[in-house]
Amino acid sequence: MVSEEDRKTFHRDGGVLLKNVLEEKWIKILAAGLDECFNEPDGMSSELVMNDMQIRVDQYPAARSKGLRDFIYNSIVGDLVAEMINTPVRFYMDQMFVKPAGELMATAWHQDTCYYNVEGNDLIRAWVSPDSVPREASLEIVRGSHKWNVTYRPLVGRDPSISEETYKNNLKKARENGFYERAGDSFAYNDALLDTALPEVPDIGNNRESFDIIGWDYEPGDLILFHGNIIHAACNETTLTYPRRAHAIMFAGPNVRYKKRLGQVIPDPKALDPYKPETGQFLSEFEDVFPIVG
Ligand SMILES: O=C(O)CCC(=O)C(=O)O
Repeated sequence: MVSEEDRKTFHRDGGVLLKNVLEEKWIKILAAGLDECFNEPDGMSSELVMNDMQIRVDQYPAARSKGLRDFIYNSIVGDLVAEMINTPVRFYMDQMFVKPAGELMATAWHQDTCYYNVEGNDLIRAWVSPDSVPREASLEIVRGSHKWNVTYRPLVGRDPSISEETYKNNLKKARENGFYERAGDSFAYNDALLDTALPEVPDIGNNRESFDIIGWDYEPGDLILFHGNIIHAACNETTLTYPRRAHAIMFAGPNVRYKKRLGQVIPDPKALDPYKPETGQFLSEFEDVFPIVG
């Protein structure tokens, strides 16, 4: 189902939309899994709030949803990712992004690379939704930015040169301005530590015309695949009459290795802890934690 043209587009641009590749059955399973996780937050559920807008982000939702696991292991998504990069792929991690109906909060321009303890060129993200998501609300990417060979710093976390007290005060001030995190018991974006040796993501939002930005109108059944190192956002503030539910799954091909990052944001999967992984180890050394799914 992946054409040579799709492959060319993916490798050149860093992202591609595959139209109508998911059967109705899988859209239903996806919707039910996302609703189940949304309705029962766990310790890894975090709500980012900006005035009247908010976004719920859950880390590893498939770990507690049989339906989402089924989707990852048995839908066609893993196979399409594998076809896209011409090699078997492993399931690395997943996240849920839900924006309630109304004016949607922006997902700021960022690069995922530094959020995780992995590195490698075969990192592919699959983004799916059971909802119609017009371009203004769906993903946009900076075309070709996966080839810039820069790892940018995450948008969250404490600069280690700032004391914890100052950081708390900064968070308090942000809260007074309506911007804060309602975090779960076992994970908070704000608990991260920043690796300030990494450059900041350019101010793309205020300089859109300086960047080659592409995006897609998304319909249920479609699949957006984008490169793990691409700069992306879901930014153009817009209003929807229904929630925008999304599942983003990270897949890893053979050249992906574990890399302990100074400024890691997203914790490793719990199942990896007993292995005490070291920088440089291939994910294939942890077969049962990162199974081949495509
Ligand atoms: O769906 C969104 O708003 C953000 C998704 C995202 O940043 C990602 O999948 O990495």
